[in-house]
Amino acid sequence: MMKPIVLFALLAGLPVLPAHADELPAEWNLAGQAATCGARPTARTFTLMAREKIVPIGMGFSADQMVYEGAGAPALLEACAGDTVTFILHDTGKMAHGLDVHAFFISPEHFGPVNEGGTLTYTRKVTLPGAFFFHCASGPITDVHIKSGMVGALIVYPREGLRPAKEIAVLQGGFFGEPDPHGLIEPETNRIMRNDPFILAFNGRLEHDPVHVQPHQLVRVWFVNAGPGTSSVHVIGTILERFYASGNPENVERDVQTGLVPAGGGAAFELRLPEPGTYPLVDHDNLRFLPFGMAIPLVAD
Ligand SMILES: [Cu+2]
Repeated sequence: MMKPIVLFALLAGLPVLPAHADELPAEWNLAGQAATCGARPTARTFTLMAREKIVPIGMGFSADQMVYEGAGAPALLEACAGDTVTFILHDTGKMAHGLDVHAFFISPEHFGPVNEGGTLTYTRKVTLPGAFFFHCASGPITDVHIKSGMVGALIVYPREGLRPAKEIAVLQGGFFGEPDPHGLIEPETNRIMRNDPFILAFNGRLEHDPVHVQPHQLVRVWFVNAGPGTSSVHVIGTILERFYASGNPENVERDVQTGLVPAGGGAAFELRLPEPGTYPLVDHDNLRFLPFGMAIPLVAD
């Protein structure tokens, strides 16, 4: 069957480019709670480079983005409650950038921005577990930088109390421009101002590697929503047996069919796949982006 994205490209008069899945980095490489927390709290330093670059996003498309290099793609960092965390941001780009990490109790003045060539750094203990959003802080145009991809997730695992599970992380966000004849998406001011993404996507990409687990194995998803809009997270074919608002196990709801994750917020949730099959993780309010790959295939086999 013709992929809907290919159909769209043909209807729009765009050239159909070959998929570039081989250009996308491996997607599921979380260390997880047990390996990250270890025996005792530790000091961690995360060094990020802020810059602008063209990023392949799959299905033959690429995007002109602002990114945090050094944090993975998508930008994904792991710490454990009680750790002392230092962020160092080097602005290696062509404009001012900053870094706002939602896991901290700290004056926002620390978040910058700094001008090109500059560096900012701050250190704090992370006291609360959660799935935390981090993003550029660039004053009045912060929204433009967030919607240009300068976003990431910091998972702060609880030190104790979680059950062993297959863990993954998902970061929801959007691309705010229509592709040019070469498949390149440039952010468009009008779409940014209207909160109107051309595509919403998980992990900044339109193609996803399947996540393989065994039937009945516990799966834990750390989820952050860059926005716009609240994400209505659902896994087709099963029910979320525990849903932790903000990713903090203190905030537990049980047996939730669809969980809400606000823009600028996070969650963690646990589920099981009851029998062999593929169970897509989706935003139930944005199923219109399924043809663009907005589904994480959870596979029981
Ligand atoms: Cu920025």
